[in-house]
Amino acid sequence: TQGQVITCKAAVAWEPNKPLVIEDVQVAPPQAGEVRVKILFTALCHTDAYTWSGKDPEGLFPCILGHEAAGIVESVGEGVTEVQPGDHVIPCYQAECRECKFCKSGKTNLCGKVRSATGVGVMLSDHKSRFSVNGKPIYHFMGTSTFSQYTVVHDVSVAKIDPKAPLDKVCLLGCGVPTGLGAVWNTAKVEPGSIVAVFGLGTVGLAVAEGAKAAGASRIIGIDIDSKKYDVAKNFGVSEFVNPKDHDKPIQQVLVDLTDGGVDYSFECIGNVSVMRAALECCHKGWGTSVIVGVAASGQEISTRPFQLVTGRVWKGTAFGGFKSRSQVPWLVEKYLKKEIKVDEYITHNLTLGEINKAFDLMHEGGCLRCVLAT
Ligand code: NAD
Ligand code: AHE
Ligand code: ZN
Repeated sequence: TQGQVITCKAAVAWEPNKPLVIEDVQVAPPQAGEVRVKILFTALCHTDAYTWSGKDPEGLFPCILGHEAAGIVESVGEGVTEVQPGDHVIPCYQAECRECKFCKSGKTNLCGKVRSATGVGVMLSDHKSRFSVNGKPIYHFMGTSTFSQYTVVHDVSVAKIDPKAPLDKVCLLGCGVPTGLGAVWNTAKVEPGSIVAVFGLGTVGLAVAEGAKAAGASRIIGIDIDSKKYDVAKNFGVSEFVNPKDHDKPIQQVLVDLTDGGVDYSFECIGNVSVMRAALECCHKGWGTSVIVGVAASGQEISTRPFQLVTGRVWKGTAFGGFKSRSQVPWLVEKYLKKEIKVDEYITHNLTLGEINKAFDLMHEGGCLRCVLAT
């Protein structure tokens, strides 16, 4: 198949909010600096649903969504040296080129090399898509487009991993689990003994709890409007549960009262701007730090009294938990193989690519953390 167009199945989002359609898609060969990957397993993340909903200002249609996956390199374009056909890989929506201003800064995991192209659904070299259906181009998504049996990614957007790792599990290391762990370890740098609040107990929030427990937090308070989440959350380290619906007071006040003045660290893992405000305002005066992880819709803005920051609270955000993708995803895979981090526990459902619309329904119903699709 090297150098040839591949025709395979992919789930195409033709329009916002319209069911995805499994189509025969033509996938062009990888050009210079590109890698064609046979995707074997892909999970769904809330961000896929967000873009599908039409609320993502960068959302383009028709497109192939999906960014949490694992597969095997099928072929590589000219000049690609770090991976070869047969390598087991995880596509990385957050690239790492090691050469741009961002990568060289040592201050961020964001990479500038391909972001201008991935934000507009095309490949960098010619600003074109590698996907088409009957000659009509289909946009890429987040530089990954994993809801397809084959995809093409930039070489800076793919992490080579240990072939011993089960791909049906480690696909989760493409987004949600690293994001939560890294928000705690890299962005907030939670110290032992800290009091932590986690807003939203989906996969990302539970990974925050897991990371906080590993960091030695003394209390991990989980906040969710779905009380069913508490049972499962205990297994990830959540030590106390608060349902905002059980209280008349604003949730930030409830937390300040519970913690003698506020928490040391809070994490917003929902994408709701009023919860982001509450997450900042439940932080302790003088040092409390709040990390925004959730992605909010186009047009939404955060607000608080500047006095909150003047009096020492810190507001931060994180993308992919601050992890350098190509360097650190393989390390996370090893940690999983050594049973130092959980992955299997986040997988509540397994379906096939053909059942992807059902998988989106499950995601909106609750009771589902991650659904892994076999492609
Ligand atoms: P999810 O839908 O599985 O989890 C969200 C949880 O929040 C659910 O348990 C829900 O019951 C709860 N919730 C909803 N409204 C609430 C409210 N008002 N108060 C308390 N709880 C509430 O989502 P997920 O896949 O875990 O993703 C969480 C967020 O993180 C999404 O916004 C996603 O787009 C974002 N995300 C960001 C990054 C990043 O790099 N920054 C990476 C992955 C995901
Ligand atoms: N297009 C969206 C951006 C959404 C966003 O912030 N994405 C996160 C990853 S979410 C993964 O589930 C991210 O990494 N952002 C950094 C980046 O460069 O996109 C919007 O709202 O505009
Ligand atoms: Zn995601």
